[in-house]
Amino acid sequence: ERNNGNFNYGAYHSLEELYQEMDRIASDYPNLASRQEIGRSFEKRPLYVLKFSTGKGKRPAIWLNAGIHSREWISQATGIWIARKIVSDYGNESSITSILDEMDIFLMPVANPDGYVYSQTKNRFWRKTRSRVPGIQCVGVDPNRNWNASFSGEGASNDPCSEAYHGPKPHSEIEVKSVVDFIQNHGNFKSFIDIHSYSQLLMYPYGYTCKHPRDFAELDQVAHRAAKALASLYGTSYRVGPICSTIYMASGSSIDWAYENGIKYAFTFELRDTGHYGFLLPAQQILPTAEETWLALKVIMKHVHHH
Ligand code: ING
Ligand code: ZN
Repeated sequence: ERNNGNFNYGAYHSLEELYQEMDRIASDYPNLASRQEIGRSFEKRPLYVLKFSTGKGKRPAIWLNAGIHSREWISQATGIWIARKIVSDYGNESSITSILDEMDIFLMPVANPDGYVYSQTKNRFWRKTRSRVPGIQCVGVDPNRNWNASFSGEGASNDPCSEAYHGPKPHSEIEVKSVVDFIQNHGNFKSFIDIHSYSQLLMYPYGYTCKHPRDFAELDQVAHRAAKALASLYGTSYRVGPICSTIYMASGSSIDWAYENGIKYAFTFELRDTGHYGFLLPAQQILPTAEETWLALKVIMKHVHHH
C-alpha cells in the first residue's frame, strides 16, 4: 500500500490538486476505485466522481456529495479525505469492508467546480454556480435550490441576484442535471448524503415543508446515533432534525429531491464550526473534522447496508 505522497490532507487545495489526488487514489487502488467524468460544468470543467466498488453491475449504492456550495471549503476537504480513507480502510476495517463487499459508494468531492475556482481566486465567499443567462446581470444559481422538489417554493428566491436564487427552471444547472441523470440512469441508489458547512447540524427531509417525512422515526433515530458517534471523538456537538425545523425552510434541495425520488436515506451535514470561523475554518481543523464526520457517515452507511 502506498502512502499519501505529496498530498497534504490537512490543507486546503486548488481544484487541480483535488482532481489530481482523485486520479491518484484511483491509480493507487485500481481494483477498488475509479474516477469517472459524469459531465462538464458551465465553464466546461470536468465533473468527477470517484466510484468505490468491489463488484460488477449496479449494486445498491450510496451517493456522497460535497462542495455543492463553493465557499464551504471544509466540505471539499472532508470529501477528499473520505476518498483516501475508504481506499486505505477497505480490507483493514470491518464495517467499510462489509459495506463495500455488497454496495458501491460514489463520492463527488467538488460538486460545483466553477464556484470553487472562483472562491479560490476571486471571491472567497462565492456560494452559487457561475452560470450566466443573456440579459441577466447577476451570475450563478444556488445549486441547492435548483432540484426538482417543490422547485421555486418557500425558502428559495426568484431574484437572480439572491444567494438563494433557484434558477430559471429545475435542473437548469448542468452541475445538478449531471448528478440527476447519473443517479436516475443508475437506478439503484439507497442513500444520498450532502455535505455543507457550517453550523454542526445533521438533518433529513424535508426542507420545503415542515411536515414530517413518512420515515421520520427511522431517519431521526439514525441521525441521532450518527451524531453521537461523531461527538465520541472530540466532543463536537451536533443538533439533529428535519431541515425545515432545524435550520430554515428551503425548497429545491438535493436531499428533498433524493427522498422524493425513492432514495430513503437522505441526509445533509453542516460541518464545523458554529460560527466563530464560519466558512473560514482554519486548516488545522480539517483532519479532526473529517475524522469525526467519518464516524457519523459510517453509522449511516451501516444502517443503509442492513436495510
Ligand atoms: N446550508 C444549506 C442551504 O442550502 C440546507 C442548508 C441543507 C438546506 C440541505 C436544504 C437542504 O442553505 C448551507 N450552509 O448551505
Ligand atoms: Zn451549503
